[in-house]
Amino acid sequence: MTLYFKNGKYTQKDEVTVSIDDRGYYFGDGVYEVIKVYGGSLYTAEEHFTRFLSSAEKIRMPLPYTVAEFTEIAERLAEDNGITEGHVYIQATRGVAPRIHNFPGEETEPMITGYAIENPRPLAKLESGVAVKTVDDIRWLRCDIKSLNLLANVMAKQEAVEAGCAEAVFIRDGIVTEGSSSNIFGVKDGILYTHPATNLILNGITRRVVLKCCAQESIGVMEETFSLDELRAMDEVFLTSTTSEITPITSIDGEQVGDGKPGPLTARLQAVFESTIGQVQQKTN
Ligand code: PSZ
Repeated sequence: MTLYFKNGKYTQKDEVTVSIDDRGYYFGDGVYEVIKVYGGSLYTAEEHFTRFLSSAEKIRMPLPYTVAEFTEIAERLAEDNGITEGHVYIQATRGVAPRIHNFPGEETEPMITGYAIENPRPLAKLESGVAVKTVDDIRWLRCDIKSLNLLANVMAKQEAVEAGCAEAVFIRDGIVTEGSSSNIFGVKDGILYTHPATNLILNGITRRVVLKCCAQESIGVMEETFSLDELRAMDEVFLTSTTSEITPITSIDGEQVGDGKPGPLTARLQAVFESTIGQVQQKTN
């Protein structure tokens, strides 16, 4: 029996229905988080739910739970569903109200739903790397908000997948911003480069873990913008996300990165990352 969460209640999936008048359905008017579960325990839950509350605040949507309460909800979903390795998904919309663009009255409560699902680590990709395709960053100027409005991301990912690639990399005015569902890093002469945490990217939790690992390992970091040409000239490139962890990028638009194999600094960071999750990557061959 799989338990889902809806507004304070734990029920079965079939009972979690939402109204056609839900503002998430009409407008994508809401925010969400994905939290990884390793060995049955949540990973960086506090960071995720702090960002969740911050995203909600940025769209002026008060939420009825604290970081600690959201963490308890996520823990219960993971535990009661027997998740060992997977993730918890939590979203909040501005609730159910007749379709008008402006906010509904205060009587309208947010619609908070969530579930937990088994989802093994992508070991083959972690080891071998993936190909990416660059696409125009046509998104709005508040990419720092983890919003349910993902149309540009969906279009970009589809374009990448149709080109045989695992991820789309957004380029805005010649600058590499981030992936359609990941942050992008490059390594040049032993220094790590990534777009600064501005309104043009989501400040990924995995991105922050990587930056902490670099500080711990005395690896130089430049949180500065870099161009697509500079990305192509990097020695190593990788992407990060909650479920993709640190995934090497071995080709960009069909052109290989470095020698076309995952690089040594990427591998070193993967190892340090694994120490933070208490897991060891299984070799797939
Ligand atoms: O399962 C998946 O494919 C996931 S779980 C989280 C993501 C993908 N991506 C989050 C994300 C994002 O959507 C954008 C636009 N930029 C960066 C990220 C990485 O954020 P964290 O590290 O917090 O998951």
